[in-house]
Amino acid sequence: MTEKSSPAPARESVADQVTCTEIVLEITPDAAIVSNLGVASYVLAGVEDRARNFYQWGAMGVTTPVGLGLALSTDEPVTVLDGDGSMLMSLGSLSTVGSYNPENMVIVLFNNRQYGTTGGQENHSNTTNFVGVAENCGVTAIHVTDNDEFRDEYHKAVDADETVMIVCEVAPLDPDTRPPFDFAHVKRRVRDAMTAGNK
Ligand SMILES: Cc1ncc(C[n+]2csc(CCOP(=O)(O)OP(=O)(O)O)c2C)c(N)n1
Ligand SMILES: [Mg+2]
Repeated sequence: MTEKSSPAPARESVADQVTCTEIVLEITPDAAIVSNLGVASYVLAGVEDRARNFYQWGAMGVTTPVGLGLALSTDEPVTVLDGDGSMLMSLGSLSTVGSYNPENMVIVLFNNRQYGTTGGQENHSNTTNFVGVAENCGVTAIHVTDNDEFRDEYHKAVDADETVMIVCEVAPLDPDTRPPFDFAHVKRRVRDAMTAGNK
């Protein structure tokens, strides 16, 4: 019998999702940022609505796969801001990330341990060790539980010569801000910002 893999790590403390999103923009101001539908996109739009923000409207489970596709099609930095529920829907994408491991990609998994956007329903993140899953797919991953730790690890992840996933424990939030609602406009805006050397 092989040993049972470890359960989800305890939440000794939590980081603040708004502060961590601000840190992402401070450290990588020119990165394309692919943000999960709902809270991650609401927070990002509230921190700064910019052309390189690729908000996922309505599409659950695609944030990391879309981020991987983008990272493989550009040399510029790509940061994914995913959610635990979406990641649970597409855990298999970590295997694909591990096989390509683009060095220009960082995955931030904001783990509020619930479907925050739709009212806080419980999901399986309390019994899933995302770091363990990622590492077993060949993706270097780290677990963080406060803002300072997040800043240090995000810096290192951006400089790494492979994809790094940061699993960031956060408290649930209910932000007021919303990104532009027209998804075709969001897509065109990102595409135009990412082509012909535009910043
Ligand atoms: C296929 C699909 N199922 C369900 C939904 C409804 N839905 C929208 S956001 C969301 C929760 C997403 O959870 P998570 O990724 O953890 O992000 P959080 O809202 O917690 O930031 C759900 C269930 C959807 N948009 N698409
Ligand atoms: Mg969640």
